[in-house]
Amino acid sequence: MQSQQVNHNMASLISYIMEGETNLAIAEVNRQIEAGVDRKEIILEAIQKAMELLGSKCTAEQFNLLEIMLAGRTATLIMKELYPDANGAPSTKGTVVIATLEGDVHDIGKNIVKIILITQGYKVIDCGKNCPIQTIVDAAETENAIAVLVSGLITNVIPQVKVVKQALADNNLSDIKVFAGGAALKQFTAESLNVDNVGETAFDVLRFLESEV
Ligand code: B12
Repeated sequence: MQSQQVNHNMASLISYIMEGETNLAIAEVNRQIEAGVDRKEIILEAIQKAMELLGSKCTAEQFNLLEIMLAGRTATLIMKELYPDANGAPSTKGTVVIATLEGDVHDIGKNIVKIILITQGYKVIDCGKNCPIQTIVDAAETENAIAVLVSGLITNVIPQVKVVKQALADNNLSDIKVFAGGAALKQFTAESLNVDNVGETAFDVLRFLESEV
């Protein structure tokens, strides 16, 4: 269940993201950083919240593609502002594979998880969105991955999530942990999705990798 409560300090930034006002949003982000606000708070209380609030404009009946895409672009550019060195960060902690599954084209949350992991020292193999399970299994094998991360935003992908562990096991990769997250998956238990753990936010992945792998 998504909460519609908004952190008062983030109200302007949330509005700028929802309106796709990138310049105003970046200026506000820099103001917040200078005021000592944590990047984690900006991600969870502004980016994630703003995109959640846009959910009502993205249903089977009502679908405002331009508005949502502009907001998504602003969210992506804020991440670049928050983590400018993400691409050059050294990777020493192991390799993870990340994807959204076939039929799911949402990738904003996946990309946030990826940036956070890269900046924390992980190598991330991004299999992209709308990705067949076999592509994930092949990448995990080739890259000697320690974990597979599944990001799921639409409920249609749930049956696929449930078979990722079996697909890995069928390829003698049962040691690889599978973690799930994203708006459509976070309300389910790990048992019901047949994964090793389910996270609420991008930062839970770090906890799982440190304590369970
Ligand atoms: C943006 C958006 C789109 C964009 C996607 C652009 C893109 N490049 O991603 C576009 C316009 C393309 C789109 C299309 C559609 N969408 Co849409 N979309 C959204 C929206 C508004 C925001 C999603 C988002 O980016 N959130 C922000 C990120 C930051 O949050 P997040 O992904 O949850 O990630 C955070 C955490 O969950 C976590 N996390 C993410 N991945 C992982 C993985 C692991 C392992 C862990 C631990 C954590 C983790 O880290 C992030 C930061 O903390 C949501 C509303 C919502 N409530 O989410 C609807 C939503 C997901 N969409 C929905 C729908 C219905 C659709 C369409 C079917 C609409 C249509 N009529 O065609 C299509 C589906 C296309 C498809 N086949 O996939 C529904 C899904 C309903 C359902 N239960 O299935 C939602 C929920 C809206 C609603 N009605 O409530 N959408």
